[in-house]
Amino acid sequence: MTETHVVVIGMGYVGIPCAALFADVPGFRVTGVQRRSARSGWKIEALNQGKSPFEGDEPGLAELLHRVAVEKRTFRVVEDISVCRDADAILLDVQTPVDGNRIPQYESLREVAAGAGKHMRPGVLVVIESTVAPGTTQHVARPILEAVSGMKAGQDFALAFSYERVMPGKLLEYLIHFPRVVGGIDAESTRRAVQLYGHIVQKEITPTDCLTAEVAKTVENTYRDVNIAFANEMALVCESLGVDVFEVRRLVNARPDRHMHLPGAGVGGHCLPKDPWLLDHGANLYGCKAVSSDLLGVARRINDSMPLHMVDLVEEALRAADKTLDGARVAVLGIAYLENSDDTRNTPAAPMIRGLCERGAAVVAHDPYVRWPDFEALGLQSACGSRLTWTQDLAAALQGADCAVIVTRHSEYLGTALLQAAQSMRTRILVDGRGCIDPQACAAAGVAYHGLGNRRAKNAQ
Ligand code: SAJ
Repeated sequence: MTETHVVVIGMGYVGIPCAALFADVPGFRVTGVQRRSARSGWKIEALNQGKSPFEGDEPGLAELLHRVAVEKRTFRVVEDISVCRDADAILLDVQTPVDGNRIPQYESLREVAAGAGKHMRPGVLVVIESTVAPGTTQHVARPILEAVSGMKAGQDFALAFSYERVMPGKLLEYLIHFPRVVGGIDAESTRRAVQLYGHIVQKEITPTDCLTAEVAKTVENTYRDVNIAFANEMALVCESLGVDVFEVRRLVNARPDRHMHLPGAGVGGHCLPKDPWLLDHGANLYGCKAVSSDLLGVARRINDSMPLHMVDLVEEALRAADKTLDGARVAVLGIAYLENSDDTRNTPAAPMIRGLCERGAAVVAHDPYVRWPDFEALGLQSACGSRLTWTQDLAAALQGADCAVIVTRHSEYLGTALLQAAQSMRTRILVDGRGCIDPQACAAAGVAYHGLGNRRAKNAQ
């Protein structure tokens, strides 16, 4: 059996599970490429020892990594991109953030495209898996790959875009069991990419062109972001009317063809906060006419406003107990942007903590999964100074606090531990930014419950 060598560049939430799955395919060998930086260098050693670098729950990943890196030895991670010289396929999985002006930042993408282009051999298949603005595969990646390699895409090598649908906590499941879209720059590139993913994806793989695939990815996340913004605006409407938005949502979603999303303390992650801007950027840069993306802009603004709205709710809850936010001690529960994960990218907790400190509160930040270096990297110390402390101990976080605010729906907060620990608070107030704590249990524990969207106990008038 001829061996297939796949190189995956970028060992993150997409690159790692993808590389491990291919490495588990008989006849495949996978090399991961990861730049060694102060914060992520340790990942290389951990992966080569078959260990998962993720703190959160990732069903099946640790076992798979051990099998391919230690038992089968079909997966290893290196820093040197020249491993692309004998690759049959090269997958690009690097970060593609946007800057403060919502302009895509492609430094990493350009760098790895140039690095791969320098070493890749004729006949290789290159696939961009990172989410990019529509038009980027053809107008950014392709020219670099061709210029550096001296080869022609569609002639000497194949090039495609194929996006992932993973989420922390569901990395393997969504890679294997979600349908996949593959878009090549030509039919042959599409055919080869469909064939490649056929080795790991157990659902339908839809071939299309690379521009349509790029648009589909950014539209898919923009669709979700806009629907979340709608739910968040309805939470504000319900607060003003004194109606429970979660009850309204339950009634609306009783219709089988309705799916109102969940209002919440904010929208984080590496995807929803920036993909609408990638879509807008691509449409206006490579489109044939200017497009004013009003709706996605409004949705972004609503979702970005929720962390400060949470600060207002904390202030209101304290005022109801004749306390001020200035000088209060607030426990912020959940720093990761998603439940039961350690991922802090664009977390709504950061602007919320900044907002609390700016209004004079002392903040204790708590998260069961996030490590100190990742919390420190949020750079909140400069805004909050000594008024900000960090702990992974829930009881310590609540000790002497005047208010606890739920930002992330971690399982640790859903049990009895939270309300038991709340007994040591100075003022027992809980503000629920995820509609996940039982208001009646709070009442029974002597904790004043305040819910985003005016959530309250069932049948409470
Ligand atoms: N959120 C809400 N209300 C909701 C759903 C989510 O406030 O009803 C918040 C979450 O708390 C979180 C943020 O939005 O802060 C993003 O949550 P998410 O569940 O969308 O998680 P992501 O960003 O990790 O995953 C999304 C997914 N995209 C879609 O469902 C369209 C995932 O499938 C993508 O693979 C991922 O983006 C990505 O990498 O693009």
